[in-house]
Amino acid sequence: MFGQLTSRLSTALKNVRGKGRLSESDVDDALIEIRAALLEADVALSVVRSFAAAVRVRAIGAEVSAALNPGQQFVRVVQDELTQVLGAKTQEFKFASGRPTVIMLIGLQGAGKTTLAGKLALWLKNQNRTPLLVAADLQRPNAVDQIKVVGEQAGVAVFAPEPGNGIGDPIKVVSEALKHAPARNDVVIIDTAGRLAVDQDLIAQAAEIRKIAKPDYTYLVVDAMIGQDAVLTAQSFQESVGFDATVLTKLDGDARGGAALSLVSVTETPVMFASTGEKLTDFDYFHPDRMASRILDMGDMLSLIEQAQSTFDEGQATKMADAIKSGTGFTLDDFLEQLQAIKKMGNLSSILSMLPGAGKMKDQLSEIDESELKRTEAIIRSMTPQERAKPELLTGSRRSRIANGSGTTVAQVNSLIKRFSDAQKMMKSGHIPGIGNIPGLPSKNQKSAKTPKGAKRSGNPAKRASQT
Ligand SMILES: Nc1nc2c(ncn2[C@@H]2O[C@H](COP(=O)(O)OP(=O)(O)O)[C@@H](O)[C@H]2O)c(=O)[nH]1
Ligand SMILES: [Mg+2]
Repeated sequence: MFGQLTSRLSTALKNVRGKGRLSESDVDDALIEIRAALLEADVALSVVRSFAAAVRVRAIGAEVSAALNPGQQFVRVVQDELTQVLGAKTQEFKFASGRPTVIMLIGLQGAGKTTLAGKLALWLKNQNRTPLLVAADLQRPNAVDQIKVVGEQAGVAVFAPEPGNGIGDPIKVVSEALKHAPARNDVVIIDTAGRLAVDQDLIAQAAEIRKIAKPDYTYLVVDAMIGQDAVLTAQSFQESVGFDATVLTKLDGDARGGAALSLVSVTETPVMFASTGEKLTDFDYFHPDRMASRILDMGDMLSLIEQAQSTFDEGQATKMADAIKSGTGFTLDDFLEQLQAIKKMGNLSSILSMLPGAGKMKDQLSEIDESELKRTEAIIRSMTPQERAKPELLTGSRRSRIANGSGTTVAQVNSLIKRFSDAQKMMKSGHIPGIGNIPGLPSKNQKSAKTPKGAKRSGNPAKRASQT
């Protein structure tokens, strides 16, 4: 996410970070770099201008802190102002009282509305709400099927026209849904049709639905990957249909950042939620402060910790912490459990990208693929419980049996055991392994997980195919 912007901003800040004194011209030099980085990331010019002006005033004015040197203070000011640009505060979703809360999603085709409808529904269901998804996209024949699938995944009800009744009228569907909802549902989410570009029909339909549904919230769903165009799209939706907040989707992609950084100032509405992947759980409130530190490559430990907390149960976490502390207690079984928890947390590179400094490790991170995790899991599963508890039992012949059973090579088994015992040693000495030393991940000199050319592979072919 925001790879290019992050690396340019980090460079600009590196030059001032260590400075004990910061002259006006130091500030101006750094700002030239920062402006260039933002413009290149497609941030709207007006936003770049006011951002730079605000940073300059604060950096040159006397903001004295005993704890920070002037270079560090400058970085703090940049981080602060970036947080402001992104909307300053996380917005809290509020429910209507005594009647269903109505949410309407608008946006271009492919922006991620239908997926978002499912994500929101699941998020609300997890708060003990009973949302109803309403299929008001009757434009494309398979749109209704898509929202039914999404509703099923989220485990919530979907209100859609019966098939065979010809092309339904979205306005009718919405008004029927709203009549039907109060008896069973406390939130109604209306998924509307999009077009490839803003056109009159689309606008007229969305405006009409908004008029009759009187939603508590209308969210404009914006694909963060589309850069500067997002601002133009948002402006035309704002003039014609109107909305209360935006939702940014596809923040997991290599967005240039422009959309996120321009939307709030240009539309004067907050970003409410962030969508970070195709799975229904890849979704959260949009946190301006965390996003700012991520853009500046200062990491997003808060999101990471929250994600970990919701995945690991407390007992598991305590057990793990004890095992890590004692070192010896940490077995391949614990390790397998960890791997499964990591898998539950979601996409591995997106988890690791929340660590500080991840921007600099971008190339390495992109090499980490899920198949490496699967392979590691297969290897451990092919060991007996005794072997998992005591890797020193693993003689040559046992290793080749394991390679056979897991559809891997002896070299891959050896490498996993070596990395595991290195990690175990580090834990014993009181060090927690860093990104490069997690046993399941490729190490720096082990370029990729692919089997080297000519290496012998064991195991049956069917199993092999399913593991690579
Ligand atoms: N990587 C990624 N893909 C997404 C995200 N949100 C939606 N998508 C994908 O984008 C495509 C279009 O999404 P859809 O919900 O159908 O968009 P709609 O036309 O606005 O309803 C689908 O393939 C989704 O799986 C996201 O946050 N990250
Ligand atoms: Mg859709």
